[in-house]
Amino acid sequence: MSRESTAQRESGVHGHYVDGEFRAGDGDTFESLNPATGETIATFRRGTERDVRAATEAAERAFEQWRGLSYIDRAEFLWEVFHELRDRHEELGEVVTRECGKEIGEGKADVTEAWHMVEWAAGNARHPHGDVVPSEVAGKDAYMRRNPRGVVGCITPWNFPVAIPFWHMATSLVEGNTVVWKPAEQTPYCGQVIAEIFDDAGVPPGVFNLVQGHGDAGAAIVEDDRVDTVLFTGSAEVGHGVAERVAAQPGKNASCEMGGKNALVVTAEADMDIAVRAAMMSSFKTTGQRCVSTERLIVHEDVYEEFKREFVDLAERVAVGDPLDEGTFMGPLVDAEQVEKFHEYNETARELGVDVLVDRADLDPGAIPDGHEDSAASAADGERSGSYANGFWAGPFVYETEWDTDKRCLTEEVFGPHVALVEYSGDVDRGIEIHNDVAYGLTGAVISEDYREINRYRDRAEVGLAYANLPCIGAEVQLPFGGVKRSGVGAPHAREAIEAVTERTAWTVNNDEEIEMAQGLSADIITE
Ligand code: UN1
Repeated sequence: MSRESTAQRESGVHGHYVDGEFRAGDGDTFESLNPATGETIATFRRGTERDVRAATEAAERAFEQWRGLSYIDRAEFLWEVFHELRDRHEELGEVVTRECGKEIGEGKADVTEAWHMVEWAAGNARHPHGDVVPSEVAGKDAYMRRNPRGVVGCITPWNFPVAIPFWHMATSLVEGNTVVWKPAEQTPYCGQVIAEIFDDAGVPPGVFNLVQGHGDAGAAIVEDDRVDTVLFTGSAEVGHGVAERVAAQPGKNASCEMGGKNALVVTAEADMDIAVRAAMMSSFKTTGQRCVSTERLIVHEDVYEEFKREFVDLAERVAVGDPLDEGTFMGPLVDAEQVEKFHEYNETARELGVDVLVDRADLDPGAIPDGHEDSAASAADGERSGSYANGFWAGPFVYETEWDTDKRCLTEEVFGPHVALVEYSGDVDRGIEIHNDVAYGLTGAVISEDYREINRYRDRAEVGLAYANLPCIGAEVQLPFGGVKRSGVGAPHAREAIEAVTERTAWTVNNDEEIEMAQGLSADIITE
């Protein structure tokens, strides 16, 4: 095991993991903060272009040997990672919660989702790969096989700081690629623990590399010539930039999954209990910070008043608090920038004349978790006291309005507990029309007891993930995860990630002693 050197540990600054060892790095430092308290969790080095180059060189060097192993042998290393993730479930789940603020049940589920992905990718190693394809010529065998593309650059977000890296890396590695990964700057400690897991699992040097840092380190990965494929999950603005940069580099591939402005359509035939529960889960789990969270609830006029009453009642009472407490439904937002963005959109909604139904955006002091109100004063002094009063707290903000695409709070992703109720009349097609009337298309759900309405939604909804009578969060790993329209280019996930990280070869073998061509083409060599 090559854990950090004593000097490195004592310096209190964590570096990168390159070529099978922890390296100090010499970039500026940055801190990981606990969003519930504002406290510093740990200090890290920002990856520089030089660090990224060292990582991509190591990954390139390791590639030949790694690709030379069988699928099964590569998967064996991933099974070690799988067991490490399970063994460190509680600990890592808590790290997730401390670092990104989502409540502990979600923190642990993040780790579970990670090992599910590893299980899928490693298990898939023993499944058939490719297709046997008939040939026009009886003496020929034709089939498809795949080769790894080489070095895969993975850029991942903070909201699923353990699961999403494994969406990218598990498949890439089993398929024979090596990886260079940059975690989100908000969740570097999760990255550090994952590097320890790869190290403890004995994954050969250079196969897995981690560079901590900010957007400039991510950009260096995208620009690096040694990187053959970029997998990106995160915001639309960054993701579109990544896709454009990669498109300008012939031979490089990108698969990017971005956010959405997701919606639930609650029809006149909805079961109200399912509708309200699905809406609460979809809007407020992870404090609205999933790319699959809903910020639009489109409800038929026949059930609108009942839905509104029940949803508003719950949104007023839903438990916002200490994310480590199992009695909490919503933890804080991830950082000050998210808080600011959330408030800005709430303000925009007011200016655009919506009717506000629930405003817990600025939680009143009584809502700050027990026993910590008294340190509000030190927060005001700008001190990091570790008090919940220093956390990035926000509660639900819910409003009702007519559908109007000029209201940008209805069409742009906020990434917080900012939710619009929109009433519709007529048949389900009108609900679906509003649902589709945005530039994004990641996920959505229809709530109805009428199978015709569900099928209509199934056929017409412009989304990559769709649900009926369920929240539109909580996808399982074996389904492709990616969107349409502005929400994505490819799906950097499970089976679909295989497309991005491998080259397909259409392979034809002649078993006869003569050459016989397809399409009736003569194989005679005609001479003068
Ligand atoms: C995200 O929303 O950023 O489907 C990822 C879900 C999780 C993954 C969410 N499995 O809710």
